[in-house]
Amino acid sequence: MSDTAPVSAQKFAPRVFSGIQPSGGLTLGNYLGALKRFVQAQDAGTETIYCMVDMHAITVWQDPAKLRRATRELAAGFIASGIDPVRSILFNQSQVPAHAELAWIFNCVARMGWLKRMTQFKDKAGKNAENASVGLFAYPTLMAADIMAYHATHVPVGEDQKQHLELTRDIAAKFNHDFGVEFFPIVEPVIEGAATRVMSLRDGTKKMSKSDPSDMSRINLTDDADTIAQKLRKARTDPEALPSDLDGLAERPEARNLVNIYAALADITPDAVLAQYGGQGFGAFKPALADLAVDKLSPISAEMTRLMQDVAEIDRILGDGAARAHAIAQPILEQCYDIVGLIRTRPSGMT
Ligand code: AQP
Repeated sequence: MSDTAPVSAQKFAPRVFSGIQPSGGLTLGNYLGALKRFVQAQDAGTETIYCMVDMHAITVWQDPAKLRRATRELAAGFIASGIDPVRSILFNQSQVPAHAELAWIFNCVARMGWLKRMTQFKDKAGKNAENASVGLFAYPTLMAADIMAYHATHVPVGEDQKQHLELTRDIAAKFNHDFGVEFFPIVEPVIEGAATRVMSLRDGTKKMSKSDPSDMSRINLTDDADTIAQKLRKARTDPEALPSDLDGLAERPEARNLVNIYAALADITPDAVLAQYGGQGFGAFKPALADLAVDKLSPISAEMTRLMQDVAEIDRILGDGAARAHAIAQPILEQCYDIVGLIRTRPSGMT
C-alpha cells in the first residue's frame, strides 16, 4: 500500500496481542477464529496480551448498560475459554489511555486513501456511509495503535482482520520511514487453522457475526445444549451426502463450513473429518457435530455463568490487567511522542 521500505521485526522480542469487541455475545466464530488460538499462544509460553476493545465497540451505537455487561461477559468468556489472567495480560482497552493517544498519532500517519480501501468499513457502513461515525472510519488506526502500543510482533486473528493488519504494517513502516527510526515492529498476522472464517449457519457466503440480526445464524457461547443442537439441525445445507475429499466441497459453502467447524472443534483436519463422514448425509453428520459442539462449548458456557456471579472479581482482574498493560504501553507512547517532537514534561501530580 505505501511505498516505504519494510523495517525488520527482528529486534523485537516475540509478543502476541489481540482483541475482541464487546459488541454482543461471543460466537463460535470468535471462539474458533480467535479465543481458542489465543489460548494456544498463551500455552506455548509466548508473552500474551489480550484486550476487550470497548472503544472499537462504540464506533457503532451501544447501549451503555449493555456495553458494560458485554465487556464483563467477554472477560468471563476469555477466562472460561482458558485465558489465565496471571500468565496473560487481560484488560479493557479504555482503561489504558495509550491506545487512544497513539491512535491520534496514527491518524496523522495513515492516509485517507488507505482507509477508504478498507472493506470492513464499506461492509459495516453499508449504503449509508455519510452517516457512519468518524470512529468507524478510523477503526483501523485505533487497531494499529492497540497492537503497536505494546510493540507486539504477532497477532492471531480471523481472516476478516487480514486487511486491517496489512494497514497496521503500512502505518508502522511509514512512521519508521518518516521519522528515520526502527521504532515500530512490522507485525505478523497469524491466520491459521480450519476455522479462520466461520460462516453464518443461514448463509454459507456470510461471516458468522455477533451483530447479525438473526440469532439462528450463529452459535453463541452462552447457548444451552438444546439451542446448539437446534441451530445446527436447522443450519442451511444441501441435499447431497458429504464427499470423501475436499475438492467435493468446492461449490458447497454451507457443507464446507460445517466440516470446518467440526475439524476445528475436534482439533483434526477437514480431510480427517471427510475420511470419517464422507458418503454420509447431513442426517448423520449434524447430530454428530451437535454432540461435539455441546461437549466442547457447554463447560465454557457453565464457567462463564459462574464467573458472571462475581462481577467485582472480574473488575479486579481487569484493573490488574490494565495496570500491567499500562506499564508496558506508557513508556512506548512516551518514546513515540518524543520521536514525533511532542514535549512530554508532565504537570506535577500526573502519572
Ligand atoms: N466468523 C468468524 N470466523 C473466524 N473468526 C472470527 N472472528 C470474528 N468472527 C469470526 C474473529 O474474532 C476476533 C474478534 O472479532 P471482533 O469482535 O473484534 O470483531 P469482528 O471480526 O467484527 O467480529 P463480529 O463477531 O463480526 O463482531 P461484530 O458483529 O460486532 O462486527 C477477530 O480476530 C476476528 O477475526
